[in-house]
Amino acid sequence: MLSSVLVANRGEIAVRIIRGARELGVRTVAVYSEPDRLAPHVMEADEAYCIGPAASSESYLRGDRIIQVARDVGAEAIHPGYGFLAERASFAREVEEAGLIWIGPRSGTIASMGDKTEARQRMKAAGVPIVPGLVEPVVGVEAALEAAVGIGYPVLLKAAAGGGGKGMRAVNGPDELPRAFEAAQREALGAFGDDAVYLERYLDRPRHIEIQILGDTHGNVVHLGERECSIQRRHQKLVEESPSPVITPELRHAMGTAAVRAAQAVDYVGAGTVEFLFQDGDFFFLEMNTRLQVEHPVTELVTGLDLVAWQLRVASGEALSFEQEDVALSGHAIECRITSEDPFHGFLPSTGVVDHLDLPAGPGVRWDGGIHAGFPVSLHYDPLLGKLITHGKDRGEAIRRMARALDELVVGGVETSAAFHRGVMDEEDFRGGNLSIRYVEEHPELLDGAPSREELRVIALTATLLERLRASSPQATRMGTGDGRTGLSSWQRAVHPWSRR
Ligand code: MV4
Repeated sequence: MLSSVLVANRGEIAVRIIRGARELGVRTVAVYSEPDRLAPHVMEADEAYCIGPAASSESYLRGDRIIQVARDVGAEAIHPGYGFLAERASFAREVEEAGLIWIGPRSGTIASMGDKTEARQRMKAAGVPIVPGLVEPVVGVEAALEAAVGIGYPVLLKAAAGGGGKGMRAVNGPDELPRAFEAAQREALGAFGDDAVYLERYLDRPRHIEIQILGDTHGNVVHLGERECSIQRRHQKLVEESPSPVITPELRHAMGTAAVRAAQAVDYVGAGTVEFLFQDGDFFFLEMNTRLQVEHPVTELVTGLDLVAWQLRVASGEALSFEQEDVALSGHAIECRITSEDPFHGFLPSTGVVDHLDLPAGPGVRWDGGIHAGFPVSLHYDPLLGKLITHGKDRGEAIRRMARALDELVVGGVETSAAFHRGVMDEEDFRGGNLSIRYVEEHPELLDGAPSREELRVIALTATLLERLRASSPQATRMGTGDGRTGLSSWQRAVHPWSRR
């Protein structure tokens, strides 16, 4: 096993990696920006070093400084987490060239999966189903028009260098294509410094389902089942779960073996994710993510495996100790990403000091967090405060536990997304597993914080009853109705400053 690891990240994922490393007796080295000097990842690491001011470009993105710290303090390996430098092939290469161990796939694997047309070529060659369309960038509007006829409208223009939805344009017919082509090229150039675009058939209401894979340096690759990640907004996932409510054992086998073939085609080492679009019973390769993902805990809960521990073992050269047939999925897990955003005002980022924090616990509940009471939330970093994850014997139990855990969670001082998540847990399509990437746009009522007509009716009735009770028995209105912590009645609790429901 490695003796030490530098964690080139912050927030909940840095804490998660430190936890995994500590359990294996691996010395942990944190790096931090000036305002993060008291952050949980700094407090929980064995050592911590400041790498610059608040701006990510001056701190967590400074690969040169991070490698220098690793050398200076004798850290053997670098774990990039997700975001920041995690999928920069050039940084992975610099780490390798510095004689340090990169916790992730080789830099060449990261580079070839970062190029979306190259990824499609390699997946096609490996027999992994891809969305019908081109596997090379298209050279001009004329060629694009010709290709679109072959693919069939509607088509989707995508950036070849891209990912994340930038430079993407849906086109319904040839008349729309020239304008969309120019726009996609311009956006691709702006976002990736490369204006190459290509065409795919446009799927109008797919699910986003991804397969977790794990490979070692001895050529073994296994898959760890799927995650359903359809509930998202503007390419930010909001709720993830495993297993998917629509994946049968047969489909899981087909998608899983396709993902393993995908990984083997690029000699994959470490933890990775193969993303698919799923529509009308068919699945198509979308992208390969060459990192540990935010939503990895749902896979951990249903497989019983510690993915961070396996990343560290694999990076140490250990072989996987189990085979595909040993992977058993048990129960159901759901994750809600708790962010400092106001879901009822367009997910507007909220800043301030977390002045109060009550975390849920109890059966089947896990909190992967990166904050503490007193933590300053700024606009310098992504708004993820922590992830609430529940596990149950089946999907119903996981949902009930999530609803209960969200009721227990109290974050004071900043707005959070928790009330949105609580609404999702009660929503009929979610409860029925009826999901697609359009779920949020198809449920605008979930973004409406104002009370519904029915809720207003109940509030008015309650107020009337309270007035009558107060008139007849002043004592009755002060008894409280079952909140053991505060002794407040439920209506008092509803208006209490800590209540963010
Ligand atoms: C698609 C698609 C429909 N058809 N490709 C969005 C980001 C990029 N990674 C791929 N994306 C999509 N590709 C075809 N041929 C719809 C999306 C898409 C999407 C995919 C996964 C999760 C959320 C999404 C939200 C909007 C669009």
